[in-house]
Amino acid sequence: MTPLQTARDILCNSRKLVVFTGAGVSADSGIPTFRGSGETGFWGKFDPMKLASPEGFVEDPKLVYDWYNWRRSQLPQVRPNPAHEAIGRLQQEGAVVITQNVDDLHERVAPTGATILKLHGTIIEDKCFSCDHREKVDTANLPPLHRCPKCGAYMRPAIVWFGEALDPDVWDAAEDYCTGCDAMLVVGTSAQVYPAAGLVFEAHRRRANVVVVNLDESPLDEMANVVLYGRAADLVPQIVGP
Ligand code: BV8
Ligand code: ZN
Repeated sequence: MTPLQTARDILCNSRKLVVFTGAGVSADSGIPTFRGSGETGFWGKFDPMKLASPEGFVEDPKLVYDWYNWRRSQLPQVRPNPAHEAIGRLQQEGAVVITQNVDDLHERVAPTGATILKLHGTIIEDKCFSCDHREKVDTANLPPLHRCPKCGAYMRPAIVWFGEALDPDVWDAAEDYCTGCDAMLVVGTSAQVYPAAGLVFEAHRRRANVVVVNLDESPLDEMANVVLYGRAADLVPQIVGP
């Protein structure tokens, strides 16, 4: 069987499928990735440890907030690509999406009631740096850096930064799905960031079949049942079918 046929076979015979995605699934929508040979953008120009960290925000809240607003300003122009749409079809059959991405492209094509676990939070909400106040962000009308109306601390993107813990409820749910799945489709991740990347190894340890779709090689390749190298927008629809 060809790698494509093997991947199709694994998905067809799966009863509990998890789709695990990274920045590569949104690359074909024009959102730059962080690492790898595709159109990288963010990290190349900026030091992630400076901008995507609480220390970076405390040091220069306006620089960090403006960087996220620059990323938010691209969202009204980008559209889900055929990879997101194919994953949406998998969700119609009960697949669960676990994503490292902070964009809202999976959400735009997901069927009602679908489960999407956002391990690293969302760029289209702000949360207070010190209390539990949260605000939706209108990407067509971006607010400048501003303070929390409840406690006066700065509002910041509702994103998990380096050195910050993931939301425990999201993490627990993700672990449950990954330990219980019989197959995992992994799309567009360099598997550099933990604890997220560990979920793929956990699924494999529990005997799930792992299909990897990625432009470049990654540490997941030697463990995967099959790896397809190429663009997600081309390959994922071929694996999933119409
Ligand atoms: C935590 C939000 C503990 C920000 C992100 C060693 C040293 C220092 C730190 C650590 C360490 N080991 C572990 C850590 C901790 C750290 C970490 O993992 N660091 C890494 C970099 C070494 N992790 C953390 O800090 C996490 N928290 O550990 O907390 C704790 C516990 C209790 C109490 C307190 C603390 C938090 C990590 C979350 C960081 N936030 N994002 C923002 O977005 O601005 S991570 C960031 O990387 C994005 O979320 C991104 O999604 C994520 C993962 O990257 P990928 O999605 O894989 O994207 P990448 O660009 O890397 O790869 C894209 C792939 O796609 C490439 O392989 C490319 O080939 C492929 N591709 C490109 N185009 C296409 C394609 N594939 C298909 N088609 C295409 N067209
Ligand atoms: Zn507050």
